[in-house]
Amino acid sequence: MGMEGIGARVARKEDKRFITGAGRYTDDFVVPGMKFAAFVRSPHAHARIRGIDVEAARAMPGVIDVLTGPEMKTDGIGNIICGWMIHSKDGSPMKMGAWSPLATDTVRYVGDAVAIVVAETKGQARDAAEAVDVDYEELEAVILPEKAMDAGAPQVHPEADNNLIFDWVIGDEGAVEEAFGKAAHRVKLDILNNRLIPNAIEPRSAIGHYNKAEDHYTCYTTSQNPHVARLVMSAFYNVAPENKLRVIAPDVGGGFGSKIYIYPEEITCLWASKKTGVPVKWTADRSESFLTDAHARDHVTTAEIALDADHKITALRADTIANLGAYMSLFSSATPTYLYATLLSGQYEIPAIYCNVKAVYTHTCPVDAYRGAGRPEATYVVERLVETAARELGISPVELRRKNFIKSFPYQTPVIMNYDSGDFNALIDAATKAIDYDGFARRKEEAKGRGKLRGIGMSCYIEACGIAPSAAVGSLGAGVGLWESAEVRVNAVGTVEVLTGAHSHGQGHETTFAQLVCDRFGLPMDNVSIVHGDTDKVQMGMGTYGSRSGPVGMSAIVKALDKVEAKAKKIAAHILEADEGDIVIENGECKVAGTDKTVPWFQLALAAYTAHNLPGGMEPGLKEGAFYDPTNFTFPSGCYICEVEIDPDTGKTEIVQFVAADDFGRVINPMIVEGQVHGGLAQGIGQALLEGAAYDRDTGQLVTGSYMDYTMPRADDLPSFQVPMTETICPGNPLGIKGCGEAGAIGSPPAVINAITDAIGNNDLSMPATPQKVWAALNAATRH
Ligand code: MCN
Repeated sequence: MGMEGIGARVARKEDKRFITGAGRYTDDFVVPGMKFAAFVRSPHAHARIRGIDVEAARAMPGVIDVLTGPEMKTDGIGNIICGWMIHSKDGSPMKMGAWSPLATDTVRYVGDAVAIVVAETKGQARDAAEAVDVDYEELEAVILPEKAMDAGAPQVHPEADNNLIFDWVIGDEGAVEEAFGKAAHRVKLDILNNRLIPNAIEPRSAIGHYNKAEDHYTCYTTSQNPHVARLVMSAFYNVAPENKLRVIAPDVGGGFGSKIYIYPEEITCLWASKKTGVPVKWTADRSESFLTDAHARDHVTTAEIALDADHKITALRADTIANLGAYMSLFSSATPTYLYATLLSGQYEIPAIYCNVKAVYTHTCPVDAYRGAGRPEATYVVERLVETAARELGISPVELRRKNFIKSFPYQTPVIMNYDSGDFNALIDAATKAIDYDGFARRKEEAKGRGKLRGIGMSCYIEACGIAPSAAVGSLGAGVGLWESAEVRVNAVGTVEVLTGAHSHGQGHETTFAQLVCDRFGLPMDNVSIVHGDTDKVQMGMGTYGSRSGPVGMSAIVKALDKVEAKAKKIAAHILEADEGDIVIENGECKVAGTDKTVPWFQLALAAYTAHNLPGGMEPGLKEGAFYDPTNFTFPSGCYICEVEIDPDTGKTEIVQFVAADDFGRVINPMIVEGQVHGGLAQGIGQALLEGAAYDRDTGQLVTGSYMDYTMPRADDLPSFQVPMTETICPGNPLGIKGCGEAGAIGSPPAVINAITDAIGNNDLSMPATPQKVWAALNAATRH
């Protein structure tokens, strides 16, 4: 490795502009003649729209137009769709209710968009939005997922009887029944995975710009995947043909999954721009973000494991109700199925697994993937069960895990996944050593002397990311392929631009992707630029989510670099009159190995473009592209241990130690990877201790609609993390890497809850473990 190559702790190039306030986010863009939009949103969870009177609003100062759903339908704008088809166990397709970007006759959650107002200023647009008179007939709403299928429950969509979207199963029910029949021990838990609200620092924003002269649309938007946005908006929503639509996702201030989806607002801004003849900008305020950014998790599960007399796990079964909210968002169906139930084997040899997932509609904000997406839910089920089993059997959680670990790879689970690599004993060794697991009893005793209850909890996660061979996901119902593309352009002076279909919105791609080029050609970092986020610059791409940009996006870059290197060597061999096989490229020079014959990189690049002296028949230029389709998921794994102290008088939890030992295969930039883990841990610990979306059960009003009610983790809620790493090379991609972007959020919640329940001696505790809940659980345990 060079100073800036693979494995180097290169400081993030992009941070200079971010920390000096020079980042350019969607709301920073000013298009000449641009006006401002505000959305009229439903104040009701469920209501019929009897009529919309826009005349008073239209007459207000500065108002250019007020547009509604029926007009949108007249113009042929399509409904928003879910892109992953799931079939129920009876073979019937999932029941997708219609989601018009602007509601036409019914509103289905508080915040559902009803009309758009376009005005000279943002303030005028908002004032006029208040003046739009919507005549609602309020209807009864269903809010809780466990009530959604009740007889007589209010119906969210006519397409879905009893609000059931699908009733999906995976695994071998018979084998599981048999194993439970023979079990020496059974451990059962009712598990709630709390609903979360993503909180990217930058709120969602969009500018729709229709250029009449060219009959062309441009959309600036806070997207994690601008090409997918363009594809979906043209192929399904009829906004504009693909060749007449440019989507630009500039700097994006965090997404965490919530900016994967194509929301009503960007579609509506594009349509409204053509209708009004002006570019239209909308930026969410924080209240709108709380109400309308796709929410996350929200599972109600009963799960059980069977063990034999030797404490080997013989079967696992889970019944889950997944709340998808009022409409099916883009990947909402994949999250509680193929991203969840396929990970229920965890790190363990479990011969029989069966899972049933019932996805339901409720009158709440749509729910979709958010950091981890399905895998935190699976890990929570498995790791709460395993820790509980150890307690009930009276054995060490470490020993129970070691006994059941998968030890040889590849390993085929009973639920589709084929784990390619890992070393779970190495991870548990690293984590227990870092936290001094054996010294816990002493620390607990010492804490007791200070009046504190000390507990320790573990979670051994495995996740599947870098998803996945396009043919495989296609056969499971995905509407898109999951390859990635790259183009490496060596300019005539030797600087390099890498065009990627991945999108960086906090992950440091401008640095890590450049490291691949520095490593390959020995060029300085400043000579390499990463280009992304613009459908007019990058031909096609699938964007960033599912920790795929490393394993999939970088692999495409590696393939393109291979081609560039091969051509560069041919040119160098020709110039240096040497054999192509003897050429090495390093330190910015092409050399004949073992001699002092060299041609500097910039001169080689120039030679490629002047084309005065190229090998016979060679095309001029030095630019190559590649598509990379993964051969499998990658399987990062880890062992997380959390140590807490609880104040028995207040129920307040303090995390006193947290070790996250991870295996991400080869690491390109350890500093960035550690940062990714830290961020994920903050989100996972936030879920475990603090965050939880709450709707009023009758009215469907979002009770946690601001930072006064929805508690985000802050620096003083988090300890200083220890993040040791082990390495098993991923055999499936050329770099041997596994994704790291979601691990922290996947592994941490069960570690925290296992630690708290250990401290208080009561296993009956749900997330978020607020001081009030912990105090109540502690006192319930003490009373028994
Ligand atoms: N990397 C590395 N070595 C590895 C694996 C990854 O150096 N073995 C580097 C990659 O080159 C990249 C970063 O680590 O710079 C993350 O890579 P990867 O795990 O492939 O994840 P993605 O780049 O695909 O990012 C997506 C992931 C997800 S799914 C969520 S959600 C998430 C996350 O990244 N959202 C984030 N991290 C985030 N970080 C920020 N700041 N903001 C978000 O919205």
